[in-house]
Amino acid sequence: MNNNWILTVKTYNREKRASMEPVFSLGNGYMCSRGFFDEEQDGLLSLGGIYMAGIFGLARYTPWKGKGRELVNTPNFYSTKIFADNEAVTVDEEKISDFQIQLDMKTPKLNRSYVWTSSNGNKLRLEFERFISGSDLHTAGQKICITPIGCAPTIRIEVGINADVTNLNLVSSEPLPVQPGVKHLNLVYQDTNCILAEIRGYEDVAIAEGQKVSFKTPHNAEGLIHSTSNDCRHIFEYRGIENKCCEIEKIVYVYTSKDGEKDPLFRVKKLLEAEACYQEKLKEHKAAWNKRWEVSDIVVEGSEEDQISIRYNILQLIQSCPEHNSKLSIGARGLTGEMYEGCIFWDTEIFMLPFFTFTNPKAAQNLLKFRYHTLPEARKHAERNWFKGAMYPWQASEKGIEQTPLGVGAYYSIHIVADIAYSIMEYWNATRDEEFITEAGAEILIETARFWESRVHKNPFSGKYDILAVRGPNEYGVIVNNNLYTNMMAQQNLILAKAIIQLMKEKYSAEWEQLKDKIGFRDEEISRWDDIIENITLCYNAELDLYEEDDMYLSRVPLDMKKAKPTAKRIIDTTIPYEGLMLYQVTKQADVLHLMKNLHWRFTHQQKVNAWEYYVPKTCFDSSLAYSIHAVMAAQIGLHEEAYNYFKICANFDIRNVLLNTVSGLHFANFGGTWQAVVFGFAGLQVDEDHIKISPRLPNAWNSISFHIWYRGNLLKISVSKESTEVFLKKSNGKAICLKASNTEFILDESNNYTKLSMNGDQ
Ligand code: IFM
Repeated sequence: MNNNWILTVKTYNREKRASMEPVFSLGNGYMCSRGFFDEEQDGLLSLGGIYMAGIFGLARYTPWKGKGRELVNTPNFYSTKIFADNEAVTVDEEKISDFQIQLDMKTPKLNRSYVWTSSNGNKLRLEFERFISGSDLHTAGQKICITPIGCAPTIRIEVGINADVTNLNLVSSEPLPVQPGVKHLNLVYQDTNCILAEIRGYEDVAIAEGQKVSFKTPHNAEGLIHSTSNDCRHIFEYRGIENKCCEIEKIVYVYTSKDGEKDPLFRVKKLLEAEACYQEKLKEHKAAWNKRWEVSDIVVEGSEEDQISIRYNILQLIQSCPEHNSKLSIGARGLTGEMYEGCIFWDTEIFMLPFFTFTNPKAAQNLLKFRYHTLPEARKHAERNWFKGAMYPWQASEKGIEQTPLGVGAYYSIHIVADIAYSIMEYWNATRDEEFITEAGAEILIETARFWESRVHKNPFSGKYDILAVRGPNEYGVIVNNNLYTNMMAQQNLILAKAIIQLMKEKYSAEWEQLKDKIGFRDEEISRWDDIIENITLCYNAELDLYEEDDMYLSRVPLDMKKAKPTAKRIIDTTIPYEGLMLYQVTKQADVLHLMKNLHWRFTHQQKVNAWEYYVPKTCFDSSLAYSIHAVMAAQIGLHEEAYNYFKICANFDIRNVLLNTVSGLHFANFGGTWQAVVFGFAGLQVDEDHIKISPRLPNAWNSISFHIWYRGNLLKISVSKESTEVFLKKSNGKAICLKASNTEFILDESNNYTKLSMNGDQ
């Protein structure tokens, strides 16, 4: 196996272990296991950490609307106990050596091994392997191999499914809180092979799980006894043979009452009756992933470390996507931790969606459909707050209900509304998915435009439209007026709504008539939108040729960044309380620069450079969302070294635990941002109304990169090296593609499916 598919850690440190667990997560969009240790005996780390998409329980906090709910730590189906001569095998630093944990991203599977020494000096080599199936949502696998080294102790191994778990309650930065979380699961039934647990209070959900366990050995283990217990557990006891390995292989099945199964336990029991073998399931899983990687992989030549980290970011994105269900989306921490209770933010549309749009458009469509399914809720949210149209929640539950705790700023964080509209345009430009745009996209664009129409306020003195009391991407602004990002994205939302109406009228008139009736649209609405588009406040300082983050930013108190942020810890956790931040010129994560990335055609090169020079020194990077946008923008304005430095941080963000809060879950926006840094930043891919543009700027450390993208039903392979760029049309939808590079246009179609352009540097 090529090493650049494997993420390896060779040191064991109990202190750092909880933070490493999310890094080694495996998942398939339906369920996800953190990289906890199968054989953990007690304490917080024995609670496992397996979360399932759409499986929530009642939480202790009170959100804006509806019941507070959180992801549930579901039964630990990797639960294992191992004893040698009655001594429990525990992962203690003093007792183990040769530790290694490896995430094999190609397959993907998790392998872990070490040598354990008992108190009387006996040594065992332990090897663990697990996977969550990529070919069957409901299946997982586990394999354990135990080899006595120079000794022959009596070995007992117990493998089971443990429903006696609480939530982990790991929801903040280190050091860790240790109060246990809520216990959501009530065990209703168990036998040796199956369990049925219920969750009540938020929604009533039943989870059934079953295990098929086999003991495999290449020789006859002496005196093997296989017994079962009253709980869901198989026990194997035998006399180990020196230097001979015994293996346990286990297949797990998981179904819930939300899978359209009336009786999930019955379903699981039926599956257990069928023949099934670990190796077969692993083979199917691997084959499914091979197919995924064919399109999703980015091959980098020049740096093995970068290759591994890029694959890691892609892997986690794919593993988290509930492609099977358009009523679900991806939470800010995916299914890898309890932070933000599995809620969905702008992270999905603005950071993650482009990856799916270009590598798996069907998955991207599903993610956008989630916003369509929750449009009725967004309408109610707008009405409740005295606005029109659709006000998407800042922190959405799976039902689209605003989950941000009251008083924490959701009322102001409204750029999400325009972000969703913008992402529909990005998706439409890349896919030309007519079904989605006519059945769902157009309605969202119009309803979000209506929201802005009601949210702007005409300033009686200037006659301009202000958007007052908002929180932009820079959350350290706390509450500001006329945040440039919000205002210009809102303006763009109105422009897009107009454009889609025009398109519907011209090309899809029957669908338009229906939609018009459904939402009671009147043409007069457009003239008011025109007025707002024309007259919205956009803060700009002509003298400096500088776009202003909001209408006070330039007049605030300059902040001594060294004093405010002496360590890697966030400013709000160390030096200045949240409410104090609005006094200062401080930017938490890209704001104006993020806007310049989104609406790149609205700014000159010089304005981008000016914004970079002005805002970067004032940016404290206190968010995982900060680095990737800076990487893209640095690449776009020709700051190659800076771009690569920011890339290095975002590509390794969780692996290195940069913000010290990976324990609470992986940062999925950052994964999507890393992909964007490579494809939009270094490869310089840009998709506009009628063409694709490529302007590569590879970092010095790389010789080449190649990747695939889906573009309007065509599959393209793009290979960029320092000397040239090659584009190969691998699958064509029959229509020609217009490609722009080096200020020249090229047409690719079935008869002319390859082009090689010599270029380097910015084009
Ligand atoms: O959406 C982000 C926000 O921009 C910064 N704080 C964390 C949120 C969830 O990732």
